[in-house]
Amino acid sequence: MARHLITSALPYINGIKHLGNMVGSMLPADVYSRYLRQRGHDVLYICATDEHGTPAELAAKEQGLPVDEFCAQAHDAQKAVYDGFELAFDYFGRSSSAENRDITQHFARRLNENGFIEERAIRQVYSPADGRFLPDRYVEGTCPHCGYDKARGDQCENCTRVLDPTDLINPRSAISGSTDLEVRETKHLFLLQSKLQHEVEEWVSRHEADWPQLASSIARKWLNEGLHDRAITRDLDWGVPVPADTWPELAAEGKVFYVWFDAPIEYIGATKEWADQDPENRDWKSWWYDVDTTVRYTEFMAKDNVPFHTVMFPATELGVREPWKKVDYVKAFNWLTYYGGKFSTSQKRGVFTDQALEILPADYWRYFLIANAPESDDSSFTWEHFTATVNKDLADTLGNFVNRVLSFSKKRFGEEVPAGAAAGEAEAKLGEEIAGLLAEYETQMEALQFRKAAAALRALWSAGNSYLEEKAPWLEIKTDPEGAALTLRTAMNLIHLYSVVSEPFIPASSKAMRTAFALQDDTAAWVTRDEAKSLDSVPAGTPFTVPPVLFAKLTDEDLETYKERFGGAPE
Ligand code: B3M
Ligand code: ZN
Repeated sequence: MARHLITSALPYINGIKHLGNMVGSMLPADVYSRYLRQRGHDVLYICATDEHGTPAELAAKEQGLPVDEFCAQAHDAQKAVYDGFELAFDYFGRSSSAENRDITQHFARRLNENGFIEERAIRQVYSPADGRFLPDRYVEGTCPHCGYDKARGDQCENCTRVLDPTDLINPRSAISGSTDLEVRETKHLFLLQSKLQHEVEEWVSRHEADWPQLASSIARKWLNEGLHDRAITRDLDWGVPVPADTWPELAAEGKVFYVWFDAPIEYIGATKEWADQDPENRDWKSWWYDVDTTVRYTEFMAKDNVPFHTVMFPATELGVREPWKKVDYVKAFNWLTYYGGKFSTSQKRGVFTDQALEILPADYWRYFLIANAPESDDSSFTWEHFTATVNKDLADTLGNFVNRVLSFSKKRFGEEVPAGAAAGEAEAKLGEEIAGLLAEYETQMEALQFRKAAAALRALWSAGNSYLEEKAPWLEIKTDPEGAALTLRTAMNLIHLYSVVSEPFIPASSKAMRTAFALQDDTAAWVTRDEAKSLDSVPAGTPFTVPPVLFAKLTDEDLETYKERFGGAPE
């Protein structure tokens, strides 16, 4: 048994996420956590809403709510959706918590003591009309390089050049549109990442061999460009305040830490939130502090978040000069596209997580998304592909098998698992096949290769169908009822095995399969190789019920309705 610390990138607070967002972070983290728990490991899966920063302030303003109230509501709204998807976090926290504030301030003090923070005066765009300094990306104007007229102050979306807001021609506030902008001097704390470059490089080179290529190549790219000193404070109302004991002047001016400074620290903060709910029994430090060899830490995120997790946050942790746990494995994802294009809120293209649950139960989405996770490349969501996958894999291969076997057995042999003949050659061959596929499934899960794991799971389901077709109990029953009973008993054992091994992907359906059998031990503890081979953990005489149809087949009409509501292929 090992201890597994698992985190997924913290969803930003300002709105319900789309499917693409979830498939690259929380969903695979949940699948992996569930798998490890079933294998008997000690797992702590932590996530939280990322609540600070300008977008949160602006979203609150738009809704006419104080920002703390907005965040509290938005947190609950996101949490409700994740509950709907059965994301089994051990804790889902909030980066605006007191715990995160304390740990963030502690990190900043230590970085300062160690000579990695410096106060610098910078010139920043101030908008009198908005009454605030404008973050770079809230200054818009014409790109001096390509002439694009909606370039943002941090980068031109058109030619991808990195910009400074003062480079822009005809700059305006992206918040109010005001062109009355001034450049004012303001003091900020800078994290001297340049001083940590060497150490981070050394740390990355010791770890990257284990990481997927996507993660290590992004880390390398950033390191090669060189780590720059970064401002880690902002002139905002909402954020972790700069501690007055260390920086009285900046604190008095109301400076707060930059959202990307406190957000990764919230992985630790949320673990403390979790422990603070039950301090007698939960020890947050045992997961984070001075634990290098006992805890394996895996992070899940989309590729745009990789630099922060492989370079910037490790730099912070290293600079603190305390033994905080650093990531062991970075599982990074490419993009899920919507018909090859971007999921877009403003253009109403794509599916949001709350809408997805309005249409179909979570298991349909969980399976489809993980089976098509954008692992080695971007992958595209289309309704055609989604409905075809649901029908083929979930309804035909798995659901139909379960229903057919249980209904037929009930009709012919009553409501208990029939005994029948002793297992023969076909069952021995099936057992070998199942054990082999199970081993493949385990290998892929442990390697965090989710598409391949899904393929192995699908192969396990298919093996049951092939066996059933071959034995054809509906014919067998006419000449050899004992043989038919054996076939059905074996198939019911497969159903039970499926209920265990499918749990990480489709927890609700798995439970429905498992509880069809009145077994003493109703846990989803993992199947051993021997159990897989002998297929006899559900003994003859076990009472069972036939669960309702597990997966509804989606019709052409459904497909049309979905495309109409969410937009189909671009014209
Ligand atoms: N909130 C992801 C985003 O909003 C960001 C992740 C933080 S992880 C510490 O794109
Ligand atoms: Zn440009």
